[in-house]
Amino acid sequence: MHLSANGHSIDASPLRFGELESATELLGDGEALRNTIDERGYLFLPGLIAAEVVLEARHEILLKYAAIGEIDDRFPIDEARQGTGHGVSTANLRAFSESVRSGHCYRHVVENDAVVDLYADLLEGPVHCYDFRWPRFVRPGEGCGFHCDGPYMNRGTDKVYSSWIPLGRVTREEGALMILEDSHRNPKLLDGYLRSDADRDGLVWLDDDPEAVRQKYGRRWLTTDFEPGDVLCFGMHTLHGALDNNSSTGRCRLSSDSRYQRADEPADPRWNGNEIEGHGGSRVFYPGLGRWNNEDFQDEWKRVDEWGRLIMDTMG
Ligand SMILES: O=C(O)CCC(=O)C(=O)O
Repeated sequence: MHLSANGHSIDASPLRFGELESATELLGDGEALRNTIDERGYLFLPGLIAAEVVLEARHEILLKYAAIGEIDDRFPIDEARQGTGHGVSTANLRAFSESVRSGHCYRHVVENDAVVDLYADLLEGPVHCYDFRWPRFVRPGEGCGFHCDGPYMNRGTDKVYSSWIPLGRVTREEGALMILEDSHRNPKLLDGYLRSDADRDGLVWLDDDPEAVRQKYGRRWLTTDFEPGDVLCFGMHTLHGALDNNSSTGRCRLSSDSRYQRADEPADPRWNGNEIEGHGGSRVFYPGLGRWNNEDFQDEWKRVDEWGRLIMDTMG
């Protein structure tokens, strides 16, 4: 099994790499959940959502990707085998991306009672799920750079949590998320990077090298082989990124990230309200396509023309 992040091999020796610890036994005990996320920087909740709810969302989303050629439908759609992508350049990606985010089955995952109840316990009050959601389709060879969510999400309040939810099985080899142990209380991050605002300060990924990041900011990289229904919750200060999708069978990774805060606190206007700004301009959330370079968010956010068609002038 070859594990890598942003093309760098992962050293999986026990002092550097380990398993996420389950917090399932704490569900329903708000105080214990709050203490544990303060202590660990994350809560891993295997099977929090019914697997069939997640698998319905998977099917709903993969059908849409198949319609634009990103999935090879000579195989069962749910296997998510990478297609040629022949429809991507002519599709209206603005409409496509919104149709993925607003799908009925996908909403059932992100706004699932079990997830909302968890955040109500953590936040001690009624919860607002950010209006924008980030369903991610990650092709073989793709991954995600290292960062904390705070600078991207905290214009309203910094009391926000992220949920990373695999939409199907996501093994380490196929691009599981990794959390950097103890990074959430690292003064180097708290006093510097975490005071910044991604858009105002033009942030790029903190780094792409997992061992350099580990030595600088934390202890072990923690991950697992995720199953449908699992939820990984983490705070705005927790450094994370993804393993590369090194699928040997050409499977694409499908996952979701969503954010939750108290309903009575101000919400970040980039991601909430009727006119979602996102990162501004005529850009849509469409990660990947092998053009990894997050200058000006170009890796995840791509410029489109007036018809929503991709403008392929990003740096490569
Ligand atoms: O799924 C990924 O590759 C990245 C997700 C992420 O960065 C997040 O959930 O904040």
